[in-house]
Amino acid sequence: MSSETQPVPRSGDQRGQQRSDFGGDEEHGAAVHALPPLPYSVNALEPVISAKTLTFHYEKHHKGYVDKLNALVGGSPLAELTLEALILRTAGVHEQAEIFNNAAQVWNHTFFWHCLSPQVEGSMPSTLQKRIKESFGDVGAFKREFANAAIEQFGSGWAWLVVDGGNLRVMKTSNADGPLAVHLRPLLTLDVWEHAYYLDYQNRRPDYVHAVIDRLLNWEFAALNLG
Ligand code: MN3
Repeated sequence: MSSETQPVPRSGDQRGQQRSDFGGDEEHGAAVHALPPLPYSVNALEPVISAKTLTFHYEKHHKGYVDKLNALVGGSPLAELTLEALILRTAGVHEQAEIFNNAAQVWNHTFFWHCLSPQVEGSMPSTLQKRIKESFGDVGAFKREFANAAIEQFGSGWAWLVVDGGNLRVMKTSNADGPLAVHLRPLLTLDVWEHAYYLDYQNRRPDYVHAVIDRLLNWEFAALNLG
């Protein structure tokens, strides 16, 4: 995949954004990783995801992972690595679990924001629709499997649509884990940590999952990630 067609924000781009958008942050003057801007306003996903939820999720949780990661790697040789390289370097390394967890959560959230769109209207690019039909039978079957993965993930984690060899498949991961560390290409994800939905849905995770799948998933972004 060329960098021109890579839709997932790269760490290098994030550094660039930091200079232009967050350059005045004196407290984190030596920061390696920046908090990328949301691709829409905080109220753009209402009523499925409220502005209050998105504000907390982005400004507290996502930013918290960025700040913690910078505190952990700042001034160390690991500060030279891109976010993706850092995830691959620390995955499964017990002594670096805290770095992995924060790095992966930074990446997961940046990816997740792009997986949502306020202007979906149900249209799915034919390239993606073809691949989904080949792997799942039809779009409805994919949506049911994706919803089940998101609902059944025990505790905090993520549901994913990934490319695995020649096929698409659904997977679920715990905590910060994701497909990058096992060398699978993610197309879509859904955050099912309680912080993603509790203010709006309390314990009704299935209501959140179905609402996001029906109304917010960004099929254009998923199709771009096919490469
Ligand atoms: Mn989250």
